[in-house]
Amino acid sequence: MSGDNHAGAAELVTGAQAVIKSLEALGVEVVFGYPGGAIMPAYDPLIDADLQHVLVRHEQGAVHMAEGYAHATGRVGVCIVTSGPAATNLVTGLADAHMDSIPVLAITGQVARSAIGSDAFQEADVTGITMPITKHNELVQSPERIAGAIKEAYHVAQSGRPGPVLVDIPKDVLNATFAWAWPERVDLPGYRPTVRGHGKMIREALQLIAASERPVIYAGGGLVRAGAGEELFAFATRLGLPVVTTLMARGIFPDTHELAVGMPGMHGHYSGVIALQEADLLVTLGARFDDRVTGDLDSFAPHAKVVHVDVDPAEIGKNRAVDVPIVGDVKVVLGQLLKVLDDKDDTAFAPAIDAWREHVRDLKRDHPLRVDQPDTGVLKPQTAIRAVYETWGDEAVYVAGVGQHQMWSAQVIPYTRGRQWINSGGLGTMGFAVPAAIGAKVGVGRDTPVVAIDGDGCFQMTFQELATAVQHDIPVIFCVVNNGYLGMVRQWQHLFYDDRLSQVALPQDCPDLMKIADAYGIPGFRVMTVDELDTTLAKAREITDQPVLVEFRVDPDEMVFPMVPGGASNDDIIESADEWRARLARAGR
Ligand SMILES: Cc1ncc(C[n+]2csc(CCOP(=O)(O)OP(=O)(O)O)c2C)c(N)n1
Repeated sequence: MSGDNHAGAAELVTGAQAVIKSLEALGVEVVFGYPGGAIMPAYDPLIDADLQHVLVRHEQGAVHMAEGYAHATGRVGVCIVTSGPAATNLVTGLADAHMDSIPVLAITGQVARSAIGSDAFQEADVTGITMPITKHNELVQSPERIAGAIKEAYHVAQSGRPGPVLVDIPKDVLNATFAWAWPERVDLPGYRPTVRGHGKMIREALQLIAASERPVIYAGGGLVRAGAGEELFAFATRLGLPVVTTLMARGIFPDTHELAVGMPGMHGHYSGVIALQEADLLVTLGARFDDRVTGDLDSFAPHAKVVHVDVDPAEIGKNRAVDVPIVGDVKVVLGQLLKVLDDKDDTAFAPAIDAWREHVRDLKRDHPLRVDQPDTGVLKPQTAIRAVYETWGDEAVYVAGVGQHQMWSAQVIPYTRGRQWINSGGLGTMGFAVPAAIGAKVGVGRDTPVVAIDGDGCFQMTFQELATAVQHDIPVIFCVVNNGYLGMVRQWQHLFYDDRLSQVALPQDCPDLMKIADAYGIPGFRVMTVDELDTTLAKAREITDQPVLVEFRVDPDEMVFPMVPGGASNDDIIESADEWRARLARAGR
């Protein structure tokens, strides 16, 4: 591995070797990929490289694994694939990473420069296709440009607001020989993300907090990306501010702390949703007033002034008017805020909000999640997910698919640290969990259990990657909450389309997941009833040296509550199915 400047050393390399040397120079340890025609030159020097390559079964798997790795570690996840259909198979994952600000570097092969634009075999305009879903991309035009393009892309991916980047390299560029040089510095005059917050704004934010009566920290995924958990904890506890953590931020403030109010949003905890509605100040940290959090924007947090800290200036004022805007890295800005507090005595900016804190605690106590687990033995999905948590515990990382199981997993597991919860929040990508969990496991290593909690629909979108986990010895625990339906869609059809179910049934027995486990040569466990939960999970827990599949046959009728119906005001939150039915009865339906 070398980060040295070899300029002038005149070491002759091929473009393909330059790709590998660049990755090594950046300290990349693992790449997720799949070979093919245009990228094939790069697969040859890979044989001798100081890099682990994880061979996936579908390129979508490669990019989701890179995302999972990046989510779990904070480092850039790297994937490498060939041109045309392989590159277009990355599109969903790149869009996903773009929405959730995940640093991913994709390297794609391209047809030879002379063939570009000729509809050559496996040609696709990949930089064109991915322009709106990458933070930056580049079609490399010469071998001399390879190292610079990769180094710059890597820098852009992880700096400022992180995101996916793509470097597209024509095959003849990969085959050309040239004198290797590793650029010493990244020099991008047009790209200088603001890191430090403005001092005046920092003081104004503290003054607003000091004067507030019902402040809430609205903590978003940007805090996780910035690795700002410690600073958040110090800041919130120092001033005694209640904290809500969004779907993307679960764990960045520990759910177990008395200031934790829960998750806001469409399927948030009642206390999280209502605390924001009643607040007179939102201290918004790395969050973006997403529609799933705000519901009807006009009636969202109607009494609140807003402090908004975000590294991306485009987010500030995008959806909600802001009283104190602070552009900067949220970790750095929290450090600045804490520094001001350090210079004063402890009470200087602490608002006098005992009554508010007590009210928020009451909201939490009086409106817990309601899970009616019947004695009949029928397994409620929340009970299964809770048991999964009790089995693998706080040390594990949990990765969800998209649907009801995702929301239950976000609701019922008490997260205590950032990067402990990984999901596809912005794009809502079914099929995310299996590959993302594999990537996360590669990132966190053998000692930390990684548990995928997937739906039966999601699982069937990407379970071919079980072979990747087996082949590369990546012992993920794959849990499938099998309700025999595309449950979340079924829930909406039930609630908003008079229970007219349209194309949402998936046979619970097809495929037989135990045979799938068998086919991949991994242990499989099926839990049919509540009584079987503990003993079966204890057996699954014993297996730490290979992937394992656990299927839960759960009550298909269970719905996710609380729920704010799409487009409604957060004030209209419905806490339970009973409350929904009572409302329908009152409306004469
Ligand atoms: C790629 C993709 N296609 C379609 C959807 C729409 N969608 C959202 S949730 C859902 C159902 C998911 O079903 P399942 O994986 O079984 O999970 P459940 O909701 O039953 O827990 C669907 C179809 C989506 N989010 N992503």
